[in-house]
Amino acid sequence: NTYHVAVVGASGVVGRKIVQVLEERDFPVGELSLFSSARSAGQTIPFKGEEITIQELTEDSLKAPIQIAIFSAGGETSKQYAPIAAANGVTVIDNSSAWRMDADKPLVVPEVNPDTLHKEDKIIANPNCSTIQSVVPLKPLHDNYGINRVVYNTYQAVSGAGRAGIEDLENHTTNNFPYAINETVIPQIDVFLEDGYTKEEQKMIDETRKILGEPDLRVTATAVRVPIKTSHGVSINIELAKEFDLDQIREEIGAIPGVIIADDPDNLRYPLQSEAADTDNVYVGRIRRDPSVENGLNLFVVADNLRKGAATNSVQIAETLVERNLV
Ligand code: 11C
Repeated sequence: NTYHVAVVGASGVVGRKIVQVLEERDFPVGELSLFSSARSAGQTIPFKGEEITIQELTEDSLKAPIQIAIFSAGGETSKQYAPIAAANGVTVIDNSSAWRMDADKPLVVPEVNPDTLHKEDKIIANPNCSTIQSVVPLKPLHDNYGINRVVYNTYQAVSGAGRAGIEDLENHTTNNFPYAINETVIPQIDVFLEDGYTKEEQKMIDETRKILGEPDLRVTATAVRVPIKTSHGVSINIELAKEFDLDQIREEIGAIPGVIIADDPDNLRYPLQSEAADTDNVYVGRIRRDPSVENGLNLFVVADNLRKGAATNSVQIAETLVERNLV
């Protein structure tokens, strides 16, 4: 079986990556349609040796014979066009935050909660990049020990802010960030909310709870932008509900598909953003006890924010739908 796939927002940093990942992972694409706003329509993107022309997205674009539409065009486009696609029977996998916290829409990381996908779901949300890589190692901890509390501190690449973020780093400008990102880390990602948290931090808190199915989980986060182009790092401090053996934990996290344990301090082996860039892996290291609390554990987790954090995770959702005959 092959599928007619559409990418909406194809000209963006993540949109282009989705096309690349569909090809690299050999997703069974029978036909590929690319859409964007009028501004980028007419550009071409290579796919399997062909140049595919981006078409302008209209209310008439997303319908049969298209079966799957992967969106990465921002929340407003998703809010407008995803319901139209869904009503036309197209399964939408959406990278924006538009639908993530809707109770009736699954928010999926395939290694963590694939069973929340059902055939009738027509809009499926892809989580925020820093959330995706964080919940992957949390899953076996949650299942095997129970989690009492999580503290996230992030080190996030400028590409999370799209092309404008990359340009600010490369050109030493401040068009996207409020300060020169080439000179400082910036402890602000997205806008501030009333309680002093940023929206990025609140997303990590809310999405972690939803994906792990623990609406009352105690989670806090500080999200920081750092002057590198690709890959987010997340330092995770966890309080488990039960005692644990560190080697056992290392084994359980290492058994997750796509996880690489990079944890050999004697040989200076730990997760590096430079190593994770351009891969689909989640690197986990600096695995050690936090003796300041009961059953405390520290991890450092790194992944390519455009791939596992966005494009790859959404293609993996599509792969799961196909494998489980849900599309
Ligand atoms: C960043 N995490 O690094 C953001 C980008 O909700 O999908 C992704 C925002 C989102 O700036």
